[in-house]
Amino acid sequence: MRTDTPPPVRLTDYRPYPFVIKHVHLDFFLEPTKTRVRNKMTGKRSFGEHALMNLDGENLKLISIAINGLAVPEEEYEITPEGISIHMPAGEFCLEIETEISPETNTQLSGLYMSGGRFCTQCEAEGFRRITYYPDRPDVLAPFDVRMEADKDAYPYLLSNGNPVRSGNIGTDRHFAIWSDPHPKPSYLFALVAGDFDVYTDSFTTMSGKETPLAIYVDKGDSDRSAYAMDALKRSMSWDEDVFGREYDLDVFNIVAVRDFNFGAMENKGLNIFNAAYVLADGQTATDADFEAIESIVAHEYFHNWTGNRITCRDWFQLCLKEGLTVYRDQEFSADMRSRSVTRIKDVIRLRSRQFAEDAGPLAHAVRPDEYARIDNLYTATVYEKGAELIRMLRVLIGDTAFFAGLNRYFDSYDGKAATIEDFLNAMQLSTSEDLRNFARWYSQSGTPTVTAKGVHDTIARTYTLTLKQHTSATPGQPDKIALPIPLKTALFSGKGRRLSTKLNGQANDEHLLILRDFEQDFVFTDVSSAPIHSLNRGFSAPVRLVDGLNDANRSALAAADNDPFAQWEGLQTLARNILLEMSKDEDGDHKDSLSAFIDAIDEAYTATIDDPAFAALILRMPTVGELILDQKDADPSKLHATRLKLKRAIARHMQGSLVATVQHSDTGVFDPSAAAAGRRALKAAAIDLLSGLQDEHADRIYESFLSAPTMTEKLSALNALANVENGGPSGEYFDKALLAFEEEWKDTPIVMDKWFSVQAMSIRADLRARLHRLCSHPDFDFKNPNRVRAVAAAFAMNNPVGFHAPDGWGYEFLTDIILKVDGLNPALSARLTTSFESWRRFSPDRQAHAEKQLRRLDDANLSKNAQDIITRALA
Ligand code: 0A1
Ligand code: ZN
Repeated sequence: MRTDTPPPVRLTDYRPYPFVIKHVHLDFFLEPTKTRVRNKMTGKRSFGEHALMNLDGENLKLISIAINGLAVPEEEYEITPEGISIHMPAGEFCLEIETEISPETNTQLSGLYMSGGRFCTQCEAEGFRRITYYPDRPDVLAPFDVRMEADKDAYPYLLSNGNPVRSGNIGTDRHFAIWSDPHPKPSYLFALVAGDFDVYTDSFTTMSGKETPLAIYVDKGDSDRSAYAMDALKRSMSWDEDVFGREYDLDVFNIVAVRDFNFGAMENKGLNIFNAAYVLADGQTATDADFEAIESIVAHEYFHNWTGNRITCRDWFQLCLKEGLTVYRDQEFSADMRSRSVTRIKDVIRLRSRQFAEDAGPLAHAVRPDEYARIDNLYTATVYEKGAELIRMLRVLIGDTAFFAGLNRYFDSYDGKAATIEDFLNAMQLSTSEDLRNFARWYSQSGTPTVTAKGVHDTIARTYTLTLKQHTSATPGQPDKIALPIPLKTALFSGKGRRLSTKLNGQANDEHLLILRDFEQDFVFTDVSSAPIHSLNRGFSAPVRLVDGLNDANRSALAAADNDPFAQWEGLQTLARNILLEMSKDEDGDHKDSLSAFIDAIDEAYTATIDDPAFAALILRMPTVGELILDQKDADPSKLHATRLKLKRAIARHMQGSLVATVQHSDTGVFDPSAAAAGRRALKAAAIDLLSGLQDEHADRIYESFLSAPTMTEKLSALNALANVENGGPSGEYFDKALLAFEEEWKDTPIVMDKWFSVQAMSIRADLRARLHRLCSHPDFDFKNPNRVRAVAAAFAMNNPVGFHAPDGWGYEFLTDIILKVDGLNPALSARLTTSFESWRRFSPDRQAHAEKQLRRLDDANLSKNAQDIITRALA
């Protein structure tokens, strides 16, 4: 076990930086193993007497250091493992530091590194210190000029932030380019790219009439597959003007796609760098889910230009200030581009599967925590997804007018500054009469509240009293919880499913906003003539777990009648969860009555919503094993999986006719990436998935669907269905044949091959274990490429509960072996993989013992600080 755990970083320890950097000029001499970086900073002390200036630096070789043109003698500075401390003269200074770095050997993908023979950077959160000595913290803002020179043939494109200034040749072999970014920015937004690309170009005319060239830089031969990302970019630019009044502010906007990247993408000012998987798409190579992700990530990074770049974070505790708000903005964008209700349901599914799970385990933390050990590990579902829910809740609480007035005030007051959550909430507070002091608790309290509802109807008084209680279980470091203001959109329905107009506090309406502010509160509806059914948390107005106090008959009635698509879907999901839990508790029972009532409800909802195929597809989706585990202690994933399969089989049996008809349909003609066409394909995928529950009965049909699939979505849904059949005879053979054909077709296209690796890692076939080992020794498996590692390890650990939680523990051991191999290369990646153990205490005792054994193995291995942080918390 590690004993040298460094102390955590604490919010209360924040101190402003005592120097101002007025301007930065960076000069890069790019060579893969020896890149020289000359960094010229001008500035002055802003307060205090202390003459020491601390600059961050990591893995740098110092070549020279000078102040105001004179070399600094060695006794005037000290190099530490974290950086350099320099005695500074009084007054203005010009500090020049030259360092050397080796991008080629940088496998961490943080700082300046090489990907596919090109130079690229990733500086958030603390990568800039791996490029040069600098106050690498988000509250030090400066305008940057960048000059870079490199071999002309190998690196014909030289890009950085801001606007291009000049470029030219140096002799015959080398060339240079100069970029200038007028907007003061923190170092985490710095970016540089040098290499050879194909370029897909377009332009956008902003609301004030400025024509802005746009370009997407991709691998040679990939430019045709950039059209969708470009279209998404233009739509994002226009939407941000229309909805938030935000205009783009530089002369150019560039996106670069790289193959080796730890996250989805990065919002560097004017030069977004993307994981290629979130740029490249056409109907042949990308699924509809890929198109959807590209649209939302392109938008997300673009929206950061205001929420993140123009207004940045004072310190990393404020990460949700930019991330929560920007996720909210990208979710709203997707809702406007696609179906609002389907988008909302998908966002909630994601929140529950990732954030609720995080909140319920040892890694739970507040949206704005008080301390952290490693900043890279704070890029979590809680900061991003729950952070977005807080913004959405705020809008519900204060209303649209106050919300947009508050946002405009925030943009006006903090433009060009590094802000805090308090600054944001103050701007909102000045625009609303609602007291937001208690709302701030949502930012500091971790854990998912559970709201319990109980309704009592009084026939004589014609009232319906809804008693709501809230409870949040203890989370690490927070044993006691306070009450939060929880906004719950609520409607009452008659027993026959008619929405009732009722009065609450004298106000008549058919939907009310209840704000549960205390641990327990009564809400009395008047004018309620007969016992109603309540529909609570409509649209998922608050990120809570709900114990709704209804019976299944009530829920079926709501599912059939509710006009809120989210509530309708949620009603059916709750029914499904209940029946699944009931079936898994009593494996031998036939559960005939509840099964047939449930299947009728699904069939009815399916038939009623068939004109909205994307929604109908969600109706057919049963809660995953991961979701079911959240409701359990001592969970047995194999049993839950078997139960889920039984339920799917019963649905498939009952609806076989219509499912087969759906599977047989394919759109003809040119590929259409629209939400409507994607919805039709989603429904087909849901149908094929259900039919695969009937084991080999539909194997021929599914294989045929694979062979004739006109799109990657359809190809992959057939392949996934074949992967779902445990011990299939024909299905097994078809799966292998399909995989061979797939590999043959796509072996030279890495992001498509990632799908080939994933579909196998998620398969539940009997040969899974041997298959995983084969995948890891495949010639194209590469421990240095995060996409490829995730395609096997994360797909397995996150999406294959049956394999990962195998009763004898081999799944945990397999993941641990990978973590041990990856950690020395890429700590951010190994730490992320380690989070797959976050729910280990929820499982049956034998599984807990196996998981603990592997966590202890990791703990003993002296891994990176990033991985160690996760291991320590998981074991605590
Ligand atoms: N800020 C980016 C994502 C990102 C976060 C962290 C990174 O390194 C630790 C890299 C990228 C976003 O929200 O899109
Ligand atoms: Zn972001």
